[in-house]
Amino acid sequence: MAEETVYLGLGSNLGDRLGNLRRALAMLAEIASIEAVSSVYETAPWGVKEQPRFLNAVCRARTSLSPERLLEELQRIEKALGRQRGERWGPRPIDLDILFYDELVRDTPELTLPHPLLHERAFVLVPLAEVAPVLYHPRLGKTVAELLKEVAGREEVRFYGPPASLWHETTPVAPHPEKP
Ligand code: A4P
Ligand code: MG
Repeated sequence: MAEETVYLGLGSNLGDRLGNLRRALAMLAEIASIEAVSSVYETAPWGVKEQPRFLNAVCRARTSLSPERLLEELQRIEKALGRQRGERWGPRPIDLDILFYDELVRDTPELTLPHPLLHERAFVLVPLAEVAPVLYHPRLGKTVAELLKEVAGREEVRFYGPPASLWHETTPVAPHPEKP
């Protein structure tokens, strides 16, 4: 079956944040071939500011699932990890977004591709630039590295742990930051 390259965004700001990212990645590996994983970053909340800080990461995967089926699987994993529908942009144990599905451009009520807000979000662009700096945004006509330049410094995005911290429980990560 034909396989496509997809980029997925992972985020968590409730509970065991790193554990949630790890569990999500392990479950993603059951439905797609994970080819690359970014470092983990601790990021200031975007949108709704009064909520805990997020951990964010990005992965590249190959999958034969259609975009709709992939979205369904991501929502199944979100549910399995305790996600309940809440406030838009509000806190959640896990959020999984399809950032890019090959070079597909699509706009349906269920699915917008590429993800409609990725170019405004340093918490997506910083990890994405690590695994795909020259990936081309088919709608905006710019690479990820170019998009990142436009938002650089706008939000706080702090290195938290290397890619291996998403696979290996023993990999050290940044000490827990002092409360703001
Ligand atoms: N949807 C459309 N396109 C896509 C796509 N490309 N990927 C639809 C995934 N979903 C897509 O999303 C609502 C609906 O969007 C889905 O049912 C799907 O059909 P949701 O995740 O269920 O709802 P939500 O999370 O409340 O809204 P939204 O707009 O998805 O929130 P986001 O954009 O996911 O943002 N700050 C930091 N620092 N780090 C974060 O990770 N995340 C959010 C959530 C807010 N602030 C953050 C972070
Ligand atoms: Mg989402």
